[in-house]
Amino acid sequence: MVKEGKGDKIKHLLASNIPSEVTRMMKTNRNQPVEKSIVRMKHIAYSQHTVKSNGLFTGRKYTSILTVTNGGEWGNWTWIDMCPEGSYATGFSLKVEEYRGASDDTALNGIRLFCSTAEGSKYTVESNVGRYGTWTQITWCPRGALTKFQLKVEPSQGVLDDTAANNVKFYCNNGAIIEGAGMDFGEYGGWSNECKNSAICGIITKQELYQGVVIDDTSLNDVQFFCCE
Ligand SMILES: [Ca+2]
Ligand SMILES: [Ca+2]
Repeated sequence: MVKEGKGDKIKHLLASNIPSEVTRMMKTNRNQPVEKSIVRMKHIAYSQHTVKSNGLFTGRKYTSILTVTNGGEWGNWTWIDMCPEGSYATGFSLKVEEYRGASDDTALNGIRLFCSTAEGSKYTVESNVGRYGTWTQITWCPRGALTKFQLKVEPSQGVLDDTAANNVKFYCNNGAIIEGAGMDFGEYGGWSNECKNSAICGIITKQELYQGVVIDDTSLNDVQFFCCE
């Protein structure tokens, strides 16, 4: 019997795509004809069948950390959340506060990674998340997993209303670039470094804690991602 090499799990995952994972889940997890259940499975595959891994897998070994240089200046680094062993981030969702006009805006409040195993199990990881906004739709890599990112950040507005981080773009290792449904203040900075022979498997956010009613809040300011083989 051939023993699986270290890189085999990720190769399997990178060769897979979302529709085939959903199909595989149905065949193994449900005793229903594929045609009848496919629509329903598409809706529930990433909700009921997605497990939160918050804090449980922080001991997972990572090989490098992805950073950008244009993160916001406020707040502190919070905690690491990692995808379970054998899973990698294949999609993401953002927690975004809509434009509030004359009121205090915070724009991007949180980033949630969706981790997939080659067998089709799904987990979410998200580090610290701000109190404002709602989770947007999930954006998936058409194939493969996330390997680098760019952050859209509004520079300091001085005495005016600051928002810091607004949106995120990821590069998928099949060549696709996917962007979140964030806000539009500020500019994208340069790409982070890239996961080499690996993919994103964890996250830590830099958050400005709630400043109270009269003080300008920014919520999420910066983020780093971890790469695992
Ligand atoms: Ca300000
Ligand atoms: Ca603000």
